[in-house]
Amino acid sequence: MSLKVVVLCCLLATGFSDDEVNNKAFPGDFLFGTATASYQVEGAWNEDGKGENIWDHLTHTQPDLVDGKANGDIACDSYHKYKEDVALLKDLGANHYRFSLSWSRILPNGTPDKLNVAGVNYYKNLIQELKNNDIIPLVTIYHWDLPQVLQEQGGWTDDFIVEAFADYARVCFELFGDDVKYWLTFNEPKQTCLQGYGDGSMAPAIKESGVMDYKCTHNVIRSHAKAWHIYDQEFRSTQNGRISITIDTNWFEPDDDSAENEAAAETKRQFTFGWYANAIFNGDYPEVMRTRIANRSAAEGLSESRLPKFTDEELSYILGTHDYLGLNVYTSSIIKAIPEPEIGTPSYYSDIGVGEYVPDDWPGSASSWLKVTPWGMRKLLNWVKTTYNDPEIFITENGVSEDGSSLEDEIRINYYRDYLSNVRDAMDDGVKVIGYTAWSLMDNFEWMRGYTEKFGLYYVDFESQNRTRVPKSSVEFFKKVIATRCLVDTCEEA
Ligand code: GOI
Repeated sequence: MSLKVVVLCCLLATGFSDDEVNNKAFPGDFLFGTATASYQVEGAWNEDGKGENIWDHLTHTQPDLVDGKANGDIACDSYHKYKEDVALLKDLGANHYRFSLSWSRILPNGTPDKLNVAGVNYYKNLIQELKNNDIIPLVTIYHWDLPQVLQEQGGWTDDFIVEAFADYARVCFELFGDDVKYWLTFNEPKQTCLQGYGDGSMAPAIKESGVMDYKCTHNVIRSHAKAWHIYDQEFRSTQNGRISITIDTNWFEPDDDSAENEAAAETKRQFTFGWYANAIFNGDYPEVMRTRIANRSAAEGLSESRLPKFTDEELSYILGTHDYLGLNVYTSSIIKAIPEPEIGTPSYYSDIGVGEYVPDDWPGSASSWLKVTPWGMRKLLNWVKTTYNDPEIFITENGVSEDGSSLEDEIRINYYRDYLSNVRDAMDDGVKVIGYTAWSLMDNFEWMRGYTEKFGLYYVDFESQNRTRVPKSSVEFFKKVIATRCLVDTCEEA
């Protein structure tokens, strides 16, 4: 079958038959790469002096919370196999590799009083290996694996964490900054705060929605700003890198074009993305959040809003702490207006006060939350451009899951092609997208879903001692995209 025929039947099968794949080449300096995160791939959870983190703790003390009672004790064993990982990246022709640093591998006590030299050397070696292969490191300082000792002192909901994170970030810049030109402070802080301290569906599994999730976010934003300023003042002039934050969101499509549904969708976007982006890009929490949470808090009889307030000094300290914007995007959902939720137990979702659903006929994946909605990518990118003053956007994650039953991952080829086509469309619209990062380089520990949902370009055999990596069909596809900068047989030049 020719590629064109393959493309045609895939388009029909996914229900996007009238959507043509963009035939313009990506610019020569556009960065294509893949991503992983420390706890999801490294393993070696207690080797060479690494300290315990909240995911070690959760998977060991409450194994029932994770599918198959799985954990990241060994995961992909990347701690020992990083050279193989870089060889896979080289084979793909990746321009960059996004990985995260394990805080407790570098600082076993969470604080700089003790540096774990073996852990530091692991990252130095990984970065050197990437450098030797002309692959740009894109480094996430925090991808959810807080040192357990810091959680025991209150974690992200306690103010001490801001200093602790800043100290840790400074250590990272000092140790690795000569060779790292792209930094991210946080990966998806919404998951840290909402799932970690709100609905409790992720470590540290605390359930205080509408209170602790806001407090967590407040400290995350302060921590981000502090790390950005430390970089700006102490390292930028000698290291010349760029630093930002990665925020994740669905595209929220209104149920119809009525004013009330449009407004509901915008409220949802502000509560989801604006919660993190607005203070950094525009100043303060979004107006709609401040108003709604203050009103509901008053109706609950509280003397002040459950949404913490930044001081004026903090507001100006936080505003502008970005050199670009990291964006993770996977899927979409539909939003509609609903009557004001009753006043009762505080909840982030009641504070938003909109209805959300996913139509049955949207194509799915192995993850119940992830429907294949490539058109949402273009709409989201355009919304981010207009709402946040046209930032340079680095797509730091995008990808899809299957169940691992076949190496012929047609679903992933279609997903990447159609989402990338919409990225390229958005670039035609004038959105400044500077890079695209496929999640993930290889199958890995998918948090509460254990090893059941596979996001990798490479299959990993978790039964084998070697954690053998095997390319799926999508590797050939992605390789060709990177080499040709083109999604179809022949592209128009950019
Ligand atoms: C990234 O997060 C992340 O950075 C990577 O580390 C990760 O491996 C990668 O994505 C792949 O996942 C239907 C309340 C079922 C509780 C709908 C609300 C379950 C649970 C919608 C809302 C959603 C990507 C879990 C972003 C968290 C998975 C965010 C994707 C579970 C749902 C829910 C739902 C809900 N999300 N995450 N969930």
